[in-house]
Amino acid sequence: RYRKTIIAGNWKMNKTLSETRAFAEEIKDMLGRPKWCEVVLCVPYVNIPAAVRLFKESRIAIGAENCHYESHGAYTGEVSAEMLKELGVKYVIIGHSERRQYYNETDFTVNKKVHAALEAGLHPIVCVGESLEQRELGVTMELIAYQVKAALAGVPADKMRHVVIAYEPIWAIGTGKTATAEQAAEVCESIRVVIRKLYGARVARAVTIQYGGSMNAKNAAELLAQPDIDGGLIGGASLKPADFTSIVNDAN
Ligand code: 3PY
Repeated sequence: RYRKTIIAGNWKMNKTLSETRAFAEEIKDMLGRPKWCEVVLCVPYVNIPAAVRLFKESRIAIGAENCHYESHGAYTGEVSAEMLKELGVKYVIIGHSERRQYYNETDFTVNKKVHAALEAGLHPIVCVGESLEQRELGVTMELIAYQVKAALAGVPADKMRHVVIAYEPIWAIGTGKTATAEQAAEVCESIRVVIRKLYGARVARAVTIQYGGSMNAKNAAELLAQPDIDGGLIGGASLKPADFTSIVNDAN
């Protein structure tokens, strides 16, 4: 294997501390020891310290769902990558479509956040994806190439082994619609081509590219069987220990 398979849950704004505890307790006996893949749960900021402690036993790494692009300063309500790193966070989702859509994140701020995450020693999970309108206009590949290039602008090749790309078609997020395995594989392959053009074949071969967007216990196996899909970023199904475990097992 050239690259790591990574199954990451994105809890979004779900689960209180007590619910986080209950989930950890439940999944402990289910998950076993994931062999091939890295398992990550990206949880709300406030639950991070507890999650780092609770999931250690299950070998689940903890991620955040966002971070600020500055290391500190007058940004009321924000959290820096440095702060996350010190808590034991390993991954951070950057530029999820919900953040682009509801919190005005742009390709420019996504790029700044990727740099901040790398600077702090975190692994950014960089989200890219087209809307339904863009897909129907036939500009998906161009748009994705643009988003990937913009997100990675100024990132040197030697940092690329810390970067994860997640392809999440917006029309498949929280809608119950999944891209077909062919559609997902086609875009993930094209992302690898973009990375190859930017950084060469070695870097492209080693980069983990996830599919996200209503991946669940039923469709995960087929998606994960695609050669250019190296894992998943999982929304709703990551909230249920049995479903999440099933997806991890499909990746193993
Ligand atoms: C989804 O599966 O809906 C996601 O947005 C995962 O990030």
